[in-house]
Amino acid sequence: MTFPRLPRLFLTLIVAFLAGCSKQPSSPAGAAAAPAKIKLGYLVKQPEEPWFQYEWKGADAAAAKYGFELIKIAVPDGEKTLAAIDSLAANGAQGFVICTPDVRLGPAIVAKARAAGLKVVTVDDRFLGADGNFLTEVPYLGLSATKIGRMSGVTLAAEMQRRGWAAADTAACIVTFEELATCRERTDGIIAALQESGFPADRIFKTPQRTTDIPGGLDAANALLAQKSGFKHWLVAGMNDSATLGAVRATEGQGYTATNVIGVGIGGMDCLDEFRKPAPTGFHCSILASAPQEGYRTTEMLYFWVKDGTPPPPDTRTEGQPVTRENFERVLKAEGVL
Ligand code: FCA
Repeated sequence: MTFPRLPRLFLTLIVAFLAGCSKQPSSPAGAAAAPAKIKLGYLVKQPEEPWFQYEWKGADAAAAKYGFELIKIAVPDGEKTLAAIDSLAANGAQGFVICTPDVRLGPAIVAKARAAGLKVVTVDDRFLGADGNFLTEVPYLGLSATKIGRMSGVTLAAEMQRRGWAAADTAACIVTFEELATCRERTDGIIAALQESGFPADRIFKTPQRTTDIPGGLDAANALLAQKSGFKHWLVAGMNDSATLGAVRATEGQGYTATNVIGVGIGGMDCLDEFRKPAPTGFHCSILASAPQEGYRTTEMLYFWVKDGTPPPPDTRTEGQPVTRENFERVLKAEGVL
C-alpha cells in the first residue's frame, strides 16, 4: 500500500521529530560534557593589505593562547559582510571582530548580529549610525589617529630641517580619504603639526584618493603634481603606508628622487618591502601602529565577553612610533612582528 504524497511527508517529519526527541546524551551519566570550543570570527575589508594579514596573525596568536577557534573572512563589500555574518551564525560562532568595508553598514551589521546572537567588536574603522554619529554602543579599538597623524607631521618637518631644505622650494602633498573619520583625523593631524612647525599653510596641498590602496595614492598625487610644478622638494604623506607609497611613486614618475622627497606613512606594516629595497626611496619613515596587537587585543576582549560576559571598554586607542629603513627590523622584532 502506498501513502498519498502529503501524508507520507508528514509521516517522515513525525519520525524525524521522534528520533530527535529520543536522542540521549552520549557522555556517561554524571559526567559533564566537555564545553564546546568558543568560535569567533575576524572580518576584514582588505585582506590583500599586509596590515590586515598582520591583524589576523595577532588574532591567531590569541586563539592559540585561549583555545578558541578563529574564523577569518574577507569582506570587501556589504553583500559579503552580511553573508559572512550568516555563515558565522550557521557555524555556531558567538561573536566577531570586524573592520567593515563601509562604516555606514554599522546599523545593518549590528541588527543582523543581534538577531543571530553574535557579539560585535569593531577594529580600525568605527561604525556610523543613520545620524552620521559613531555607534558608541559597539566596542571599538583603533589608532590614536590624531596623535599618530601629528607624529607624521612632526617627522616630515624634522627631516626637512635636517636636510636643510628652504621652505620657499618645498611643498607638501597630503593624500586624503576624508569620508572615513580615522583617516581624516590622521591627515588633519599631519597638517596641524606641519603648520605648527612653521611650514607655510598655503604650500600644504590636499589631494583626495578614490580608493584606499597604492593606485589610489598614486592617482591622487599625480593629479596634484600635474598642477603644481616648479617645486624642488616635496613632503609627502597620507593616512596609511599605501597612500604615501602611491604618492612617492607619483613623484618618481615626475622625475623626483629620494634626495628631494620625504615620504612618511602610517601603519608601518605595508612598507616593509619598501624599506628592504637596496637603495633608499623617497619613502623615509612610517609611524608604526601594531596590527598584530590590534588583532590580539580585539579577539582577546571578545573572547572574555563571550566567555565571562565582561564587555570590552567602549573605546581603546593604540599608540604609534616612527620606523625607518635603519631601525624597522629591530623595532618590529621587538614588537614580535618579524
Ligand atoms: C584604516 C585603513 C587601513 C589601516 C587601518 C588602521 O582601516 O584603511 O589601511 O590604516 O585604518
